[in-house]
Amino acid sequence: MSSKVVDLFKLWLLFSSWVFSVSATVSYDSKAIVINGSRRILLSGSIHYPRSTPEMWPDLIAKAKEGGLDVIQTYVFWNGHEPSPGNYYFEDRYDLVRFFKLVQHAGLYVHLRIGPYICAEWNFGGFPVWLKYVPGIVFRTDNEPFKAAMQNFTEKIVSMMKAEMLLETQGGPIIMSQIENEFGPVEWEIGDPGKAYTKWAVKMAVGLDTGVPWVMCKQDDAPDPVINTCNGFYCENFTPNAKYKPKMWTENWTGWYTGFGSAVPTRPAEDIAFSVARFIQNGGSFVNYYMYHGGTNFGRTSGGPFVATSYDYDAPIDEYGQLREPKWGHLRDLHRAIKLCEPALVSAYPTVTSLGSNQEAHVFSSKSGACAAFLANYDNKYSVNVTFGNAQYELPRWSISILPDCKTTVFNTARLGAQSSEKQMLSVTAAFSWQSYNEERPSADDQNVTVHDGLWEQIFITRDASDYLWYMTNVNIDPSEGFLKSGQDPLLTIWSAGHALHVFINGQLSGTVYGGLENPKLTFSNNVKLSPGINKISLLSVAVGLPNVGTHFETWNAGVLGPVTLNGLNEGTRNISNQKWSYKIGLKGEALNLYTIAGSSSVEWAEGSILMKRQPLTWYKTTFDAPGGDEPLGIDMSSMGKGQVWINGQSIGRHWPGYIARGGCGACDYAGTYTDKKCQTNCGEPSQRWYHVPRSWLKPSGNFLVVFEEWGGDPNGIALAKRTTTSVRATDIFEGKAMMKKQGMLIQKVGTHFETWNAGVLGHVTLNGLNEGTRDISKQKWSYKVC
Ligand SMILES: *[C@@H]1O[C@H](CO)[C@@H](O)[C@H](O)[C@H]1NC(C)=O
Ligand SMILES: *[C@@H]1O[C@H](CO)[C@@H](O)[C@H](O)[C@H]1NC(C)=O
Ligand SMILES: *[C@@H]1O[C@H](CO)[C@@H](O)[C@H](O)[C@H]1NC(C)=O
Ligand SMILES: *[C@@H]1O[C@H](CO)[C@@H](O)[C@H](O)[C@H]1NC(C)=O
Ligand SMILES: *[C@@H]1O[C@H](CO)[C@@H](O)[C@H](O)[C@H]1NC(C)=O
Ligand SMILES: CC(=O)N[C@H]1CO[C@H](CO)[C@@H](O)[C@@H]1O
Repeated sequence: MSSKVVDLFKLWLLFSSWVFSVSATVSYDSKAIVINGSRRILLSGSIHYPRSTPEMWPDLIAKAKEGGLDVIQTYVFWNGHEPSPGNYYFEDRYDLVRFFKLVQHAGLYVHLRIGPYICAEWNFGGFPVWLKYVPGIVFRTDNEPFKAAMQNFTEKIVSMMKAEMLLETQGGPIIMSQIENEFGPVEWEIGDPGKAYTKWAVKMAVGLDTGVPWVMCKQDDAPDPVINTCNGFYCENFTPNAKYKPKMWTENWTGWYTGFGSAVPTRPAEDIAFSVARFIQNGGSFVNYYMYHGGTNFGRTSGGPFVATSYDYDAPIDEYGQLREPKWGHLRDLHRAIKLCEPALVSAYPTVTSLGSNQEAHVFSSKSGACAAFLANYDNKYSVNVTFGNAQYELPRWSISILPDCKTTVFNTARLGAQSSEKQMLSVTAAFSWQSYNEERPSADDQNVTVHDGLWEQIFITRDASDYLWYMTNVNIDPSEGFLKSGQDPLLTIWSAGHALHVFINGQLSGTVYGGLENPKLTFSNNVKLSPGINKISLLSVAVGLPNVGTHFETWNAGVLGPVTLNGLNEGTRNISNQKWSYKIGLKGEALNLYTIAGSSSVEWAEGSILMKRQPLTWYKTTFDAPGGDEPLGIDMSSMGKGQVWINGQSIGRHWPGYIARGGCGACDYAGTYTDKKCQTNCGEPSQRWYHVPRSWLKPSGNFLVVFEEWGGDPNGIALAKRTTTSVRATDIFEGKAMMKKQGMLIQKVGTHFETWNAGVLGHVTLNGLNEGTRDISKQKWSYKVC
């Protein structure tokens, strides 16, 4: 941002904080979170600030608001904020204060999940890698060095929020915080030290005196006053650990993340809507969509290992910031229906009655006369007609109808009233003109290597400064070796803790192996060509994101831990694990900053007829002009194998289209219990073909694009594409009755004459069949107070 823009932004923040500076208290009771004395049904969505650009934030937040959310939830990303001990970073994508002020300006609340363990398919679960090397540290247990560091960071964030007046009690948007994250299962596994740690974490957090409630998710024994909350695909049967705590769902998975090598999961809108309605009808009062916008794991931020660069999550707002229909619109309509029921929901407990063998009515009837009903059909095969009150209602299979006045169905979770749209990536540029540079293949005797006895763990050496670590050694082959005459090449076997490995013998690639999401370990076992005398073995071991989940995941290893053996020599098997190995962190091209214009000028690049193609370890560079328009952009990497892509010096992430999605991609029925293996797509195709290029990273012309390719690919297949909406069709327009309250008058219209919310972001409502023909009532005053 130019300084003038910065000044304007500051001025605007000053103005907006003056406008919104009205403080309120936040508490809770058995029904709900209570803000300024009122119980609230709160609809929340996760948007992680570093997974999009600051330029995208205002639009994402506006779309969340239009989608009917009250709250934006985010984790805090410790490793992004404290890259080395005591050195803090809160700029650009990590400017969480700016993000929160934008949320506040939009009139939404914030749920601040500090963690600082966050899981989130994020590198190392959000922990800085240096933390692992603090003497005596053990993560997430009753361990003094860990607790000191966790307290330091938690205090840092809370004091920052206070200084910026961001807590609701100060007039800010933050109504709730979270300490730890899904610790319950770990505590169960590690026992007493885990229990002591939980007590300590709660005392520490509550002691920070934020004035707003703290939650712990997946933590059944969360001590008072912390609220224990549920995470999962469904949470209707969850109950908090005390009668005076509200029933809250902090992670409702709107889809699932994609791993390299995995099929792409999707979750039908009908089933998410069903799960939310089911939670609310069972007395739930806070629902958060994980994710509402998933976004992108830029750079080397993805965890796993093997989590893909796209973190789209099949969320209501797609990775590129566009509405995913019909999911976004269907959930918006659900939120409207739930809000119509809010007066009844916050003031009564549900009465449950059976409507049939697999059908129920949940009725919220308050003393003041408010009444809301949820009619549920749990049968995943058959639609049924049920009688409720004096009327008949048709309930599609696996669905819930919402009746905010206990009479009129305004929404059914299985009837999509929203528009459906299809997105396509359309190529926009002429072919790029590429230049190539061959990355070096170092060997054990090179300068600038570190020598150790035996095989060392990868992250211990690299401290995650790079994905890459070279393991190099020499093997002496005596001219009397029998295989030299028989031609029976010896077998080289390498056991590695992961995640991927390229094996070079005397500078030639001899093979590539890699693990996967389920098991990062790998074994290389190939017959290799060796010559009499010294043979140079150089292993390029590649990390693909550090683990983010699992008991003591910080102790999981990466890299070539051995054994490494050669079989078929005169002596039988030679074990070379314990001999001297040389180590080199990272690539030469990384050290030279080849992904910047300045760095790239330090080497000679080939082009034209001598351009390297389909060669391992190759750098490519080109420049291009930004395409016109304002559609989001993606880059098609399907002609490439594996590596990393930079635009104007910023990494858009790891590419790995060479990893083809395995798994079952059958038919997708919305009905029936959802799991992340249901409704998968992309089987037999790259798990990720397109990579998001943020518009704000481009200048009008002369954009510098660099690709590092490990496997070998044809750069001439790389293409920039615009993400466009190619078709819009209405799906299965809701044929029930629709009810809205217009200045005290109930409008009812049956069947196809009534159209709810046409294409576009804002509602579009018409009444057809009047004397005057069609009346457009979208723009007039709407009031949603019923009963
Ligand atoms: C809190 O409630 C009081 C009384 O109803 C009202 O005057 C005040 O504006 C409310 N404050 C906020 C921040 O909503
Ligand atoms: C806590 O923060 C202070 C101030 O930045 C620093 O001096 C100290 O080393 C930190 N302690 C730990 C355990 O991180
Ligand atoms: C419900 O009743 C309506 C009207 O009688 C009828 O058209 C419809 O087929 C019935 N649906 C089911 C699932 O029985
Ligand atoms: C070794 O490292 C030094 C300092 O980083 C550098 O100047 C030199 O070029 C390197 N030598 C080789 C052979 O890479
Ligand atoms: C090779 O040596 C390593 C290190 O001493 C040892 O752990 C391993 O068991 C040996 N493997 C074989 C196959 O001899
Ligand atoms: C137990 C479990 O699967 N937890 C996951 C819930 O979803 C979030 C977001 O995808 C993950 O971070 C957790 O690991």
